[in-house]
Amino acid sequence: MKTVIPVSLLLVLLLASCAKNNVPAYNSNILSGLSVEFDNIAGSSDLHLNTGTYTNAAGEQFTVTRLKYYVSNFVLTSTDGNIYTVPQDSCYFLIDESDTSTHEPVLRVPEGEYKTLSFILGVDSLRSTMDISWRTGVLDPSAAGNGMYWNLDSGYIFFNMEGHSPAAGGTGGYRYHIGGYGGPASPMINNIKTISLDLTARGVPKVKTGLEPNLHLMVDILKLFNGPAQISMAATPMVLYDPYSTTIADNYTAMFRHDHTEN
Ligand SMILES: [Cu+2]
Repeated sequence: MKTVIPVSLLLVLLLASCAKNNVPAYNSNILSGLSVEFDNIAGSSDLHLNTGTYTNAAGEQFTVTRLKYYVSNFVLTSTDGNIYTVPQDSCYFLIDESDTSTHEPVLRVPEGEYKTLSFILGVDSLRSTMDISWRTGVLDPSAAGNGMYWNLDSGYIFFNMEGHSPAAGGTGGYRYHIGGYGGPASPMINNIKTISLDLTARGVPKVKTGLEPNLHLMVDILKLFNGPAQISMAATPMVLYDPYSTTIADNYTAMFRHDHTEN
């Protein structure tokens, strides 16, 4: 008899929570909050800067001292087929593993239920070439974007990961600064990547006034090494604005997956 009470209680709770969150119809006149959480991990481990040690498919051990990347240009598709592009001016975020306040950007989107999410990993070419007065906040290289910008020709560093590995040789430091918007720098490099995620398998977010659902994404940094190409820190410990960066970018587009939704 002991288990009967908790089970029935659970049912009551489930019914109550379902009842207060019915499917909201898509309504472009009413915007509400949707947070997108970027939870950085390394394989099956949580990512811990400086103290965690991880191993890539090449068998190389490494630590991570810095992990920062830009995400921008968010687009959502509702379950009834409406496409909503978040206004670009409010749609650049810099995810910084060392600063938890950056891990869950909040988007303002129409009430509704959403089946797909897409965004750019990096900064689009149009914004990259705009006058500095249009590149404020996290895009300001002299403020929040410090260390994430080369120059006007090469543009922003989209993805910045640094740390140490015995495999890296020298003083053991490795550095992956990946960017390139297809600008005039030579050679021309375009590492702008659009990430598209299906939300139906792991729970669609139900955006409604008074509720702020959270899309919980896992971002697995091991994918940078273990993808179509196997990246070795012994062979390439230092990749900056370089043609080889496209190989890394092709790998790391697979870092993102939708794990669950908190409605
Ligand atoms: Cu969660």
